[in-house]
Amino acid sequence: MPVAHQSNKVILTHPSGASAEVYLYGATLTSWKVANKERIFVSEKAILDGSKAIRGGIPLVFPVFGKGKAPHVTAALPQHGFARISLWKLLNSSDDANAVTAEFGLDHTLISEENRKLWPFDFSLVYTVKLAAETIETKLRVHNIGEKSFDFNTLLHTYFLIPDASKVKVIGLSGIDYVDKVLATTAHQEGDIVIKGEVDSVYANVKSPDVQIPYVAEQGGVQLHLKGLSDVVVWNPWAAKAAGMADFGNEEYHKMICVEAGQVAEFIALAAGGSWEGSQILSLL
Ligand code: TA6
Repeated sequence: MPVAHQSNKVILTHPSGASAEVYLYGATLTSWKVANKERIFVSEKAILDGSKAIRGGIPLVFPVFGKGKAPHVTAALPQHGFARISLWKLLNSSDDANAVTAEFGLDHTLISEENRKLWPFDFSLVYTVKLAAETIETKLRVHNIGEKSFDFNTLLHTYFLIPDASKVKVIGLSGIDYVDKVLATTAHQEGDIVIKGEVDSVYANVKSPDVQIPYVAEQGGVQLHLKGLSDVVVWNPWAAKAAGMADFGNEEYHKMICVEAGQVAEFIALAAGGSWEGSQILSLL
């Protein structure tokens, strides 16, 4: 069955054998397999009962990044906004010779009363997961269905499963200034990114829509192609931060890297009646 709808998640299966899994909670993609190999990291300690954002997969950051305050909004929203901690609906699904597609929806009537008060705008989100034989596209469309304009950040907070964080590179962000949140400074990226400790960097207005994550010690890797997104966040908590996360194994930082496509350097202003979309296409190296 190309799209199987279970109580709390949706399983997409492509005729090639590729598969994906999306929890309705947060519309969080928690698995993408190609050639029967998992490409997405989810912590063994992830909480999957809807009581907390899933630690891993592709959590959806909206309408704020981090503890950011949205313009014209007084109180701080939950960390990374409410999209990843809300229950989405499966809107529809389809399959053809090339791809299996599922669309998920969230709007202002589905979020908590508390978040509605914190962010009093009428919105509709449509998140599309399109699974092909060797690629997967995740696209977010934002619709302002109210009378007031609103401003938002968004990020596809992708956790990639990798053999060894100290043996990967991130290629494609060289020559760009970035915010180093670990050192609380800005810096200029010279060459490829390597992970030798905690990394938490925000690259705004990247030059190329293509970011590669090759496995240095063995064949393979993944790459992102950005469409309508211009910022990239690179994150690995490393040992100390890993130890401080109850829903993350102390040694799991070796097996993951977050390379996150989005719009976080600036808020996007969306006029009443307006729409916006951005997506990433993940493929294998
Ligand atoms: O995207 C990187 C980041 O903003 C880090 O600063 C770290 O906070 C990470 O997201 C995870 O955030 P979370 O709220 O899921 O623990």
